[in-house]
Amino acid sequence: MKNYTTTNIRNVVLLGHGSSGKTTLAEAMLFLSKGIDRFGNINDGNTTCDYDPEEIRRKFSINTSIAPVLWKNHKLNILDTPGYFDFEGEVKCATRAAEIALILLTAKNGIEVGTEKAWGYANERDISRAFFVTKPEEDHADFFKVVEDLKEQFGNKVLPFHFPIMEDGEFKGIVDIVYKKAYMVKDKVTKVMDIPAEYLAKTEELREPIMEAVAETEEELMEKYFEGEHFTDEEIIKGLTHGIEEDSIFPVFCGSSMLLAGIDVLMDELISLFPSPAAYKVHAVKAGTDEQVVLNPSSDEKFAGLVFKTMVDAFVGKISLIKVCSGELRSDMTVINSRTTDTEKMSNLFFVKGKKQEQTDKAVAGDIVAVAKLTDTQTNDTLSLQSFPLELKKIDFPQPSISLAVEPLAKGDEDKIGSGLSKLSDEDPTFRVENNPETKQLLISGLGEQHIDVITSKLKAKYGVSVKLTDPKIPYRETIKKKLETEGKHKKQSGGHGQYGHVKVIFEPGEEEDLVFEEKIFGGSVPKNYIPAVEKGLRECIVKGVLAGYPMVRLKATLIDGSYHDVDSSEMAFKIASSLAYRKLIDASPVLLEPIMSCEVMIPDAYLGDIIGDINKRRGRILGMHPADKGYQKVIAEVPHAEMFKYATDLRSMTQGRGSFTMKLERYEEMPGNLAEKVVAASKREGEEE
Ligand SMILES: Nc1nc2c(ncn2[C@@H]2O[C@H](COP(=O)(O)OP(=O)(O)O)[C@@H](O)[C@H]2O)c(=O)[nH]1
Ligand SMILES: [Mg+2]
Repeated sequence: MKNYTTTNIRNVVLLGHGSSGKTTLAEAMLFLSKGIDRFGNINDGNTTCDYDPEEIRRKFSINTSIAPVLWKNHKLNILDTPGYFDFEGEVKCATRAAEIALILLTAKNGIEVGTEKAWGYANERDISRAFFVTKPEEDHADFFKVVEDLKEQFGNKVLPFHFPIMEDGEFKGIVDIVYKKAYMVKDKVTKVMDIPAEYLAKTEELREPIMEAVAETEEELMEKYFEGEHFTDEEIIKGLTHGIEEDSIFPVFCGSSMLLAGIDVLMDELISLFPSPAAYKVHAVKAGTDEQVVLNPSSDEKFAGLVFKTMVDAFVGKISLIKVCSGELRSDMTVINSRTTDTEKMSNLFFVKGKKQEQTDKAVAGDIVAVAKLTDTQTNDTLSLQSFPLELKKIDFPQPSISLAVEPLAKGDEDKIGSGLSKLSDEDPTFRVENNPETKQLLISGLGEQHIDVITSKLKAKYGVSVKLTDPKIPYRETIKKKLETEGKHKKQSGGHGQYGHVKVIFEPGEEEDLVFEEKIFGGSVPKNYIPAVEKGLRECIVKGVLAGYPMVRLKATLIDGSYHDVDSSEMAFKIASSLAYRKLIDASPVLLEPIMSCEVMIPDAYLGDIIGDINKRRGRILGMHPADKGYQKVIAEVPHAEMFKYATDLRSMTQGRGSFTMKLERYEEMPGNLAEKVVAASKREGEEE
């Protein structure tokens, strides 16, 4: 693949609800531009962008794929993203690499939650956006209704540039309102014609607001508009380009990937009206400082590139996808990673097209390129010149919201599971693996149950290990509520050398999490050299509480008395004596403590009542509600951990996927008696089974 100049590149991220036609559109563009010679199909599992075995099996995208479409001396880097919310991390990285967001929605379903989210991602990055209304040939398709809804939701800057030609409910082609042409489609072949007479009035009616928008981009054009003069084609292109770049125009296109209708026009207009990477300055800071640097997205500039995605290929190993933000990246360069401050040597640079790779010796500013086998570089790292180290703006990945425990199906697979999961987490910053030392479980966290399911499937396919997923154990703790004086005596005097240790200990609720140990021994009833053994014995004991075996916390112990034997006493004997005293804590009103999470839930206003009702049902306490942007509310609450396992899934179904939340451990609190009884009973059962 040859290198295109920065101004001849367009980076287009395809966004939208699941099944809106993103992957098929990428395929149609590749097919029309002769980038592939067979038009793959989702159902046959042979599209360019859904090449991962998991995608083929599930028939939807789970990764971001890149399809460079070479069209009329331009390169459109099409970034195909997943529509399902569990894979939001992939959407975020793709959006970071694009200057244009093309939001897909079907003519039948119109705006869906995925459409709203797509808008949100594009808005967050402040990039140009347009809509593409797909599947106009389906029953109940209604393009104009979709346009109306888009205007209502996203404002009057939403302007249709195309509309479908329908005859007797059948889709026949497309009218290009701006260029006043009709594209009639039959048997996947497009014929360019003058607009049929019966569509002229409609075209003019829809063209008026577009011309008005052109006029608004420049004073001179505005004057011309008021004089009633027509714009030249150049003026129209200039005005629209300006408006699209400045987010004052959001065009709506229409077409069918299956019928190859409206796709070539769409590609033409992405080239003629939408910004190249050269249109946006690149903002960075000098590595390790706050000093702002503004770079030109040009190849003459100093090099800076962001690793926006990492993949692990079975043959090549680790592949880092880099958006070259400024300057040029060449295969003979050594660059610096500003996070590690280590250098990385480029060797094998290549462009990717789905799973295919095509070697290149360089990539210009604005382009997307891949490099294999970087030593210690991960997603979100900036690579730049050693002489001018920079940090580019990072991708703000969503936090995991659901955790499950992983158990090996076959004994002895633990190591393989650990290393496989850790490699998978290199590819996916929204997925985490950690060992919980308290519950001794390996926990994996992700954005939803489907996300975790994909990860365990990959673990099996790539690393050959099968796992079972279970609910994570709750790290309960125990404490006591009453002060109690106890005694422990260990005495064995059968034959030879005996054992003797004897302590009296006062236990009481402590202020600190950890054990506080004091001694008030008078007259050497417990000799000084054995006192540390008493403390040590207690420290070994508190790992397991007396009620259900959870760690004992907030305990204060004071050694007040005891006795010893000249010959038979030993450290061991005193340790045992202290553990005997500890066991009597069952009479000190032991209670179970449960973790309480502090939660922040973001939801649209309309769901407020439901969400609050639900949190109450989960034994939660609402601490506050704060209006946030765009009709959202932030609900702050404290909820016991035990009630929050499947919250990610439940919140999604309560809000059709619009809600999101974060939570973190706040503190431990006494658990209500009836619930504590159940936990104690369960731990007894487990103890008996073992
Ligand atoms: N009728 C029709 N079906 C389409 C079109 N584009 C995609 N599809 C079908 O819609 C389904 C979802 O398409 P896909 O490209 O996977 O959507 P994505 O989830 O947005 O990537 C698949 O069954 C496609 O075959 C289209 O233009 N017309
Ligand atoms: Mg897809």
